[in-house]
Amino acid sequence: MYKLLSHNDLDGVGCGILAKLAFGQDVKVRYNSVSSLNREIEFFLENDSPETFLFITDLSPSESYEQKLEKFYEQYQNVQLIDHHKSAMHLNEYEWGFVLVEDELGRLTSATSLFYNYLLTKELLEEKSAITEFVELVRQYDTWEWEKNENHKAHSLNSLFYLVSIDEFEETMLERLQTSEHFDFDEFEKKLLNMEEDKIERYIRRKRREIVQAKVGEHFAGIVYAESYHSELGNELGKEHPHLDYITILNMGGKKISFRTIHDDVDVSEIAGRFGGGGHQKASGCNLIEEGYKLYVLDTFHLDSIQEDAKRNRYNLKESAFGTMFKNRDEDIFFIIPDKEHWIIEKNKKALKETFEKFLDAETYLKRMYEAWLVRDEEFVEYLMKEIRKANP
Ligand SMILES: [Mn+2]
Repeated sequence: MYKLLSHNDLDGVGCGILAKLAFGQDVKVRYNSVSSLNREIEFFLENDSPETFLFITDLSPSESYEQKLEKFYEQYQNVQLIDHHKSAMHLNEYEWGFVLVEDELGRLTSATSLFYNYLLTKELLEEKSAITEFVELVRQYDTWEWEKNENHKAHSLNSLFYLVSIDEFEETMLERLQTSEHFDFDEFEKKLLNMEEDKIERYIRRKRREIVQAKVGEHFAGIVYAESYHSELGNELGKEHPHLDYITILNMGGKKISFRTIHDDVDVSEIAGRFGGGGHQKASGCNLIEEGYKLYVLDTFHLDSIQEDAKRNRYNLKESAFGTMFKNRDEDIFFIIPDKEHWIIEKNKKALKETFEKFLDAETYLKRMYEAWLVRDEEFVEYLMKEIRKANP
């Protein structure tokens, strides 16, 4: 007998599907949230037969359960953990731990892709196009590589996953992977998925108007409340507000926080770690504990949301040699202007003392300190006309 404890997201369930393809009736699969894994391990150690081989995928146990698993392994050699989270790297110290974030070709891994390779290498599963394609879609979604590759099929697979129950998804995929040559959606799913993509877009548009910013520790964070589409939301908001180090998504009902960043020099797995969570460099999460509640909820609840930059300007453009106009909630007028080798910021016509090497540095500073946004052309032109009239009465 086999038992698989896996994560309850697409990548985790991908592992469950592979396990069922490989072992059929001989595997019991349980999907868990990050916080319920330890309980499941406890249950396994107390109730399952030691003959049962335990797989853990896409999740990692807490330290005390590491010790329990190690003892169990010493006695029965019946454990294999496979994961790709940066915060689980220390588990490689154990013979039963295999954690790999990037493969030898420099490609980001997912639990499903690692587990697939494991099953193929051990000859527990036979390679097949439909399965290989499915695994690659899961990997691209989980690592967010789909966006760069414009592989919308990967994104759709995740959307479908959340449209139906886990049981239904598992059953449909198992059937498809066993019977089809290649992996694809059927016509009904395609229609549903189109509607779902529109719905996600509308949801994100609404959330864009709700984000606030705050300095938390040494970082500037964007903060938004949302129950769904965390990755999509984190990515869109991060790109819209690159002056923010990371985006915090609060799920109050589930008492959970997700962290996302688009920056290479910010590690959100470390930030989630401060609150007892973990994950990847660019995507992580933790439970909403007292400390996080104070920092992200209590201390920010009174804040007004930040405004987005004007989008379709032709005149008031960033990096303009004539200056770029911004405004904040207090109606202060800011210009970022080139000055010899530098860029400077004028606030209500008075230059700030700071100078900046790049326009982007000045803009980041302006948005962090003053929450100013790029004004629309109309406002820009109106301001200039007023200035001209003042100069030539
Ligand atoms: Mn994963």
